[in-house]
Amino acid sequence: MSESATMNGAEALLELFRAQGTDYIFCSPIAAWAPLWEALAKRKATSNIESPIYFNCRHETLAVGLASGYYKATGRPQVVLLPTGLGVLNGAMAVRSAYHEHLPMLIVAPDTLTHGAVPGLDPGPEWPTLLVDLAGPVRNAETVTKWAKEVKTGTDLAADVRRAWYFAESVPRGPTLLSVPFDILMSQVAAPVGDKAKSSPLVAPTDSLREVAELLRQCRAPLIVTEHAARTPQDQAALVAIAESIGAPVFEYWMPQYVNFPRAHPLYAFDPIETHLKDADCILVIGAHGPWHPQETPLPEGCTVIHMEEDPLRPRAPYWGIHTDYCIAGDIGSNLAQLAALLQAQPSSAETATRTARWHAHNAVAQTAAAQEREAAHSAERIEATLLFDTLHRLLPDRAVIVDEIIAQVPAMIHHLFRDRDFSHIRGWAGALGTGIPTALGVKLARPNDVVVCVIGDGAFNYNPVPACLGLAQQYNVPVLVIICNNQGYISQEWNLYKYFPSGYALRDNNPYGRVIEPTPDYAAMAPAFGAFGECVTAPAELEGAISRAIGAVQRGQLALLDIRLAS
Ligand SMILES: Cc1ncc(C[n+]2csc(CCOP(=O)(O)OP(=O)(O)O)c2C)c(N)n1
Ligand SMILES: [Mg+2]
Repeated sequence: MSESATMNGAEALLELFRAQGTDYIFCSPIAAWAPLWEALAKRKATSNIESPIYFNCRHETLAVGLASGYYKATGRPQVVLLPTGLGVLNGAMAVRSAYHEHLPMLIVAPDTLTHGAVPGLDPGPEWPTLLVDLAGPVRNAETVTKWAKEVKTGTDLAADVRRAWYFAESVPRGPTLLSVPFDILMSQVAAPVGDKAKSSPLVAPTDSLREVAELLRQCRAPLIVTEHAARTPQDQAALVAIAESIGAPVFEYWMPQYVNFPRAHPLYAFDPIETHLKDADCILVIGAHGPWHPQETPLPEGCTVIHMEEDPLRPRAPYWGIHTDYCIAGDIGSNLAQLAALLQAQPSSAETATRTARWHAHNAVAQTAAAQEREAAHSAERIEATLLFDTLHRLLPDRAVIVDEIIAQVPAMIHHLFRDRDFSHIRGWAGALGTGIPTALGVKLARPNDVVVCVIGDGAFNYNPVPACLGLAQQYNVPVLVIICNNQGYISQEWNLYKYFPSGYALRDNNPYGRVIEPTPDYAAMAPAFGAFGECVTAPAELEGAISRAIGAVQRGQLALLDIRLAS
């Protein structure tokens, strides 16, 4: 393409998306995208190219969640199109979670400069009347994105897309947003020339890591705690190498985002880290938003805390209550690999061997207790979460991916589901309920040949855009297995009643207000409306058969929805 060639802004945008390397465009539609849709159709008709692939999403949370899930599974940022300020507001909760979790994506939202005053650039009567608000997409996005900007002229379009992409992908990662006026989408602009800006990850200097490695080698009672250290198998292997080199147990705090450390490894610690803080002399916090609670828990005098994170001390959060001695900033995977190599370069000491043996023995006790729990769950009258996860452990095929949006059942999932199986784990939410199924669908796009399971609370299910998700699965053939952990209510919402009002009226009269979802809907009955498989399971004896049938359905290309009635 010559430098003087022109095309309209929408065609240029499509070309820029392709050149940046996105695989998908996840769009929540608005009529102002007509020039982009025309550009997609023209591309198909004239060159038969369909990359990037366009997905029409029936909800903003779905579009954003697809990009989040796809990134978590692949490390590849995607394009999300949200309908102007109102679409940004509707998707903001999911964008907030992506921001919180350092997930890059490029969000583009159309806008108008002329509100219909210029013939040929008129996006429609809904713009001056219903759609636009004073803030506009950029200001609406500012609190939940890393960088948000309006493209002001057609000349800026290519540079702004490349900048937004670079900012999203560079550490600390996160979503960025561009608002693009309809006026530019419809106007002729220069055809974009040149490729994506090449970037290399920001990493800590080797000298800093050498200092930390030396410290870890010298300490007597190290602990490692993480939530999201290991998105990839390489990251996990580096963490294993670090833990084994220094004989440190690895704790995953509360709601881990990945299988950061093999959960059957003898250094994997099941018990709460809080009980061990008093004995520690060095704590390596790797990718953990909250490594223990409360964060002010006194540490022994002289205990050193090292925080490895893309952006240590959490500039995106209002709080970091831990006195921190070392901040190791930059790409976590690269820093982990460097630290592992430094530690492995030296022979380990006799003290390390003794400490390792002590932790192995300590953790073996918890593994034995977990095995006894599984045994007991097999003879219970109701379906315990333990039985559900033990059954999934047995029945799911190799390489299954578990995307979770659960609360009360997290410990049971961690203890009983993964163990010695090669399952992946991707957390499907980050505090804000509603993104679990969209995330699972994004993961399935990345792992089409693997079984992807979304385990989701009954309360969480109600926050997800369920018709939009089931519709997308049906329309684009994205079969995931959705398992509702149905304890018939928002059980976690009762915890503070037990803590602060154990003999109060709410518990005495079984009148807890915030826990209630009544009557429990027949969730499985929603499935057939979308050509999906659905079943409700109430008794332990039915569990294995239902899970097998559901796995069969997803393997044949049908979304499956199991409503598992759990003992609460
Ligand atoms: C968008 C959003 N709204 C409300 C909440 C508050 N909240 C946290 S957990 C929860 C209940 C979840 O219920 P369920 O998924 O059934 O899990 P359970 O408590 O039963 O384990 C609610 C309402 C939230 N985290 N996010
Ligand atoms: Mg529940």
